Formats: sequence, structure tokens, C-alpha cells
Amino acid sequence: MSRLLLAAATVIGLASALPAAAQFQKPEDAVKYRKAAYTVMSTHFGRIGAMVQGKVPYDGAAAAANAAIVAQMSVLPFAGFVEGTSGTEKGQPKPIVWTERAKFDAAAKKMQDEVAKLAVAAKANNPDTLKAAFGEAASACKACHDHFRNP
Ligand code: ASC
Repeated sequence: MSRLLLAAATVIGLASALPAAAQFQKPEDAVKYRKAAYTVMSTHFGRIGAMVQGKVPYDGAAAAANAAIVAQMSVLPFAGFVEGTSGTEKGQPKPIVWTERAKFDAAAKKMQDEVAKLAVAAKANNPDTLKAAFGEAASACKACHDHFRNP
């Protein structure tokens, strides 16, 4: 490896090892980032939901494409949960995200696992398989919202 490449790799390695807060200039940037990731997730999850609920016709290829995006996006929001970004307004994370961090991380992991399963299930191209996996994923989203997000 060239010296320059090695230096670049070292910098990138260090940056990804920094605590979450240090990856954003300001707390508001972290909030904006996590909201953006959730917006994309919700958009594509919602398209599957519309199919599962019979609001739009079943389309296996579209379901698989949407589920893949949801699964990819699901890894992103959590870097944006930096200290000092809780609140009491509707939709804001409660302070218990930070005081019950292990529980929050477990809820995040559960959601990531369920949307990964959804992405696999969608590839089976079977409406019932899709519906079952969608329900599990939606429950994992809801469990976290119910406990950690202001209503
Ligand atoms: C969605 C969406 C969520 C979840 C959640 C499931 O479509 O945007 O956050 O489903 O409402 O209960």
C-alpha cells in the first residue's frame, strides 16, 4: 500500500472510531441526520405497508426493492442519538434513551434484525410471507417508539 493510501486509511479508521457526537459538528446536525434516515426508512417501509394492507396491488419486485432500502437505512439513525438531543416535544426521544442505553440499543438491534428478515422474506415473492415479516418489523418499530419516543 502506498504511504498516502495508508495515511488515508488511518484517518478513515480513526474517524469511524470516534464517539458518535464527534462525528457531527453540532447536536442539531445529528438530529437532522437521524431524522433523514428515518424519513427514508419510513417512506419505503410505508410502501410495503400499503401493499400488505391492500391499498396498492402486490408487487413482489417492488416489495423486495423497498425492503432492501429499509434494511440498509436501518443501520444509520443510531449514530445520530448523541447526548443532549432529547426533549419533551412530540416525536423527540425521551432522556431514557441515554439512561437506559443498553435497552435502547437492544431495541434498535431488534428492529435491525426484523427489517433484515423482512428483506429476506420479501425475496420469497409471497404476499403472506411478506405480510408476516412486515408485521414483526412494524412491532419492533412500535416497541421502541412506545418506550423511548414522546407521543
Ligand atoms: C411505519 C412507520 C413507522 C412504523 C411504525 C410501526 O410505517 O413510519 O415508524 O411503521 O408506525 O408501528
